Amino acid sequence: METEIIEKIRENLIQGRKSEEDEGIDETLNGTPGVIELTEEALEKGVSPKEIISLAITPGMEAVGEKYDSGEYFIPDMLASAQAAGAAMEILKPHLEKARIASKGRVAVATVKDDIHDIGKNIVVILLKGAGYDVDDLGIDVSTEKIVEEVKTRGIEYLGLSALLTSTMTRMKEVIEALDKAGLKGKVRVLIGGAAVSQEYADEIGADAYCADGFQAISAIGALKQQ
Ligand code: B12
Repeated sequence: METEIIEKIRENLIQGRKSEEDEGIDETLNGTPGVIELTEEALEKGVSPKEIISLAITPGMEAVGEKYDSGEYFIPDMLASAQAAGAAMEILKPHLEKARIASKGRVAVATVKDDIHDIGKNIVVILLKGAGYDVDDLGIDVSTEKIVEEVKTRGIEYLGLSALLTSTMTRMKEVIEALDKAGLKGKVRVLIGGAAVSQEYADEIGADAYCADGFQAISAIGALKQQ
């Protein structure tokens, strides 16, 4: 049963069906529950938000990327799926942001300059808030100068950078160099993530951690605290 609803969320996300009023590429789905209704139903049935994210949203968006790659999908199709993913995250948000007593630390998260992908970043923000951190979401397309300024003025201890494009991942290196120049090296630890980057790239640019998903962000900060 649980697997069935997870599969339905994933399928409807791939089809770009946010709610039951939306038409899918597969017309047989018309009039059936969309991502919003299915996510609510899954939570009611006791499926965890973690399962919804890891087994439906993330693999669903990966499949959308593959369809775009192969020429089956175009940008409006990607956008429809992205909106469905955003709607699911809005429903999961209150379940992930549990009440916090004391902050575990100050974190800022940004998608780098010229990159507007924000689904992954938003997941990271929500999960870190839920894990007890004070998180400033700096948004998308954020310039290196603005990131450095925010780190300085807000007393940020952990900075998360997201890049989904090979053309924008180089901004991460630029940010690390600018932090260094501003005398913030060692004061702020940098975590990177996004489809364009890897552990290898993190090592190359001197980032403190690479995270393949939002859950790894929590463990990575935990590990950095021990160092
Ligand atoms: C949805 C999407 C879009 C949407 C974005 C909507 C939005 N609000 O975000 C739209 C349609 C706008 C879009 C536009 C473009 N896109 Co696009 N997009 C995607 C797609 C299909 C999914 C991305 C996504 O949301 N994934 C789901 C989330 C949950 O995963 P995630 O982002 O990887 O995040 C997780 C982890 O990576 C990690 N993580 C991510 N960031 C961070 C940060 C930190 C600090 C940490 C700790 C962890 C972490 O945790 C996250 C949660 O688990 C990808 C395909 C793919 N496989 O990635 C292409 C993709 C990224 N896009 C691509 C391209 C080419 C473009 C465009 C250039 C297309 C065009 N010609 O205009 C534009 C660029 C716009 C711009 N300037 O940024 C290419 C990039 C190719 C490349 N190598 O550079 C991809 C890979 C598609 C493809 N296969 O060709 N895109």
